[in-house]
Amino acid sequence: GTGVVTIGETMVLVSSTIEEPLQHSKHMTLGIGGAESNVAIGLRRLGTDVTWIGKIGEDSAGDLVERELRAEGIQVVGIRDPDAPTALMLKERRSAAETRVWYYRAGNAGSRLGVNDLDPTLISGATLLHMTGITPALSESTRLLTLEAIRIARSAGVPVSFDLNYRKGLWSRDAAAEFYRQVVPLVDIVFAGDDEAAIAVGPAASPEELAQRLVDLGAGRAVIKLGADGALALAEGTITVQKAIPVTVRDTVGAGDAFVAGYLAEYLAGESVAACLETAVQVGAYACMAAGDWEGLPRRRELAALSASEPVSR
Ligand code: KDG
Repeated sequence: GTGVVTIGETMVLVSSTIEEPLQHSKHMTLGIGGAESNVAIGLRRLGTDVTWIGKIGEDSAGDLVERELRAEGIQVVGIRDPDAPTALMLKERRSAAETRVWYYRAGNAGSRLGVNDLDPTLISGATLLHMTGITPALSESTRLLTLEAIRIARSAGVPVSFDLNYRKGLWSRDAAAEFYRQVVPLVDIVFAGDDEAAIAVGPAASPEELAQRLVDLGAGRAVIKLGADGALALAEGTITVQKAIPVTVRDTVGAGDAFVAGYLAEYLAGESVAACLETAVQVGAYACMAAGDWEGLPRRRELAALSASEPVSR
């Protein structure tokens, strides 16, 4: 089977190896980044089978994306685009608290993915379809593709999860809000930061209220990510609250994706909401402790270590 299927754009990520202004960076490292493939890597490291679908260029950057994802044990459906290059992303880390990202992606291969590239049997045979609000923000063809993928999953009885993942560099809050309101009623699980949830359902006095409004809009369950304040979920009429694990933060980029991977791994194993949230914050904490978007994601055997009070294992 295809396991969890996730669809999105994965870019080559160029980032400075140490915390310094980008303009003085003499040593840059080449890696990859993409919200959906970050989730895929997180799931795979926790033991879940995953397929990633995306478009990449017929270039060395595309080879890098494909090789890296395959090395993580992900089934890669990397459709090669002969007419557009793989996108790039530049990352500047001034300090652990201050990371900036620039995209060089408009019109590139990933955003040219469309409905015609999609093999419906990959989705109808999945255990779950996971998509994010980044993909529909890339282009008209990826917006239509997102809706079509969700439609195929629903008609095949495949559960759908969706992370709002607002990126202000890609579309306006109004455009995002319109799409979110269209898609939230179609999904079994919606993930959102509190700020992102407010784009979809308006500002609220509390995260509980945001979760309630997402469920009122039609989501099966809502999970609100609160960063250092943890997370909460509303499922079957019950709110479950989870504290974050305090860690020394090096880079928070990718922590949200890590959280989603942790949550979904337990959800697919039939675990309780509390167990889903507990693993989610553990995996999120691991992502914060490493500089890359996904490199710090834990294996299952590592999870217990982080919740333990003893900070050094001997
Ligand atoms: O969530 C982390 C992602 O934002 C990063 O890996 C790159 O997919 C990406 C994006 O579009 O920002």
